[in-house]
Amino acid sequence: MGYNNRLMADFDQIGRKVEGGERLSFEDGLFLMETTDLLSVGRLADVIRRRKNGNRAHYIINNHINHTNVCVNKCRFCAFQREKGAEGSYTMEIADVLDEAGKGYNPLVSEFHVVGGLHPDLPYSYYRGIISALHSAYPRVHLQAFTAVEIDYFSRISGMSLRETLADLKDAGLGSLPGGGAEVFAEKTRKRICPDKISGERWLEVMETAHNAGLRSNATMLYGHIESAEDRVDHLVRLRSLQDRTGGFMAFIPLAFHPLNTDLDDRCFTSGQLDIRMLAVSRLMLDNFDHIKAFWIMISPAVSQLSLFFGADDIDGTVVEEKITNAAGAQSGKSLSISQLEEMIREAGMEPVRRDTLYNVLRSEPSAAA
Ligand code: V47
Repeated sequence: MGYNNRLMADFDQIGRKVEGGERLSFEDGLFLMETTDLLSVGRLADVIRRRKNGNRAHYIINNHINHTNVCVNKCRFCAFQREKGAEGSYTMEIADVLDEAGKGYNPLVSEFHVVGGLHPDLPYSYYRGIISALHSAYPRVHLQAFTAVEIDYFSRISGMSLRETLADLKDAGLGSLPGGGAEVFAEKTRKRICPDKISGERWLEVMETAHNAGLRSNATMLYGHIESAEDRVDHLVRLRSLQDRTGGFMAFIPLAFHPLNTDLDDRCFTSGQLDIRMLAVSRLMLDNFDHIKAFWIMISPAVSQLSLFFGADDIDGTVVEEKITNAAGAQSGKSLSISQLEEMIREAGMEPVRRDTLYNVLRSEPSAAA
């Protein structure tokens, strides 16, 4: 069989699986990561997006808060981290966190997204204090806070088990966990990009414990640095297996690596082709995830809008001020207005749905094309 015929045969087989709701294999994922026929990958991803989300595309009105950039981990891809006392390091007092939350606040804000570094000396009570202070000041705002990496750290510094730590934070007002810190699970690559960070296995264990404690979460993968196509597919397959057991993941967000001011600054920014493909392949492999999110801060509003045709059904939110990717050279700006987000979605022929963190619909407006 010639090369092109073989490609068509592979696509036919994957297409039949997608139409029939059959699970794609690791090899299928690898084929989709590597084929030059990106349009066919997108067409298949679009079938699943429509099946799961119809004509709806989601966004949220949220505010990111990064309470400290001081971190004991020295991840090579991170431009945000500083050592304690180093120039540019900062740590907010709990009162500063409240001020920061107040900055972009209006009654439509439904989520605070809170992540930060692993500070060498702050006690667990500081992190719990952030949650309880935000929860008392803004009882109606959902707190999506602390990655699995932070939760693991809190458990170590507090002497509590993972289960106790999560229950205690939930008591204080924690609503769900964001998906950060996953990076790439494959051991060899992970050791090279973030040698100090918890293992992929541990990240998955923290999430499993959170899901079993009734806390839902997101999941991410950092791509576009030194990882291989096999690493990417392996990451997706591991997330899919955990989701089979818990069903606790809401959305998957592929995060495009930004190289400026990092230890991997000989790498390029990701291409539009790769950004779109990552979203489409994720949509196809993660058959048990309801949502695939294109985080516009990382891949630009323009590519996020295009990704709605390639499997994504969510473009995140208003954000207000995000520091992690901005430190590493993101050019997308720090905030989008509600009307900009809605227009991006409407222009793609879809219905903008304003959601809360748990994907309850807060407002929707069927488009003329619906
Ligand atoms: O874990 C760090 C990534 C993550 C860089 O759950 C970088 O809804 C690109 O997880 N270039 C934090 N990425 C952000 C995050 C997130 C963002 C938006 C929504 C959600 C969600 C989660 O940012 C880190 C790391 O993977 N990151 N440095 C960089 N130079």
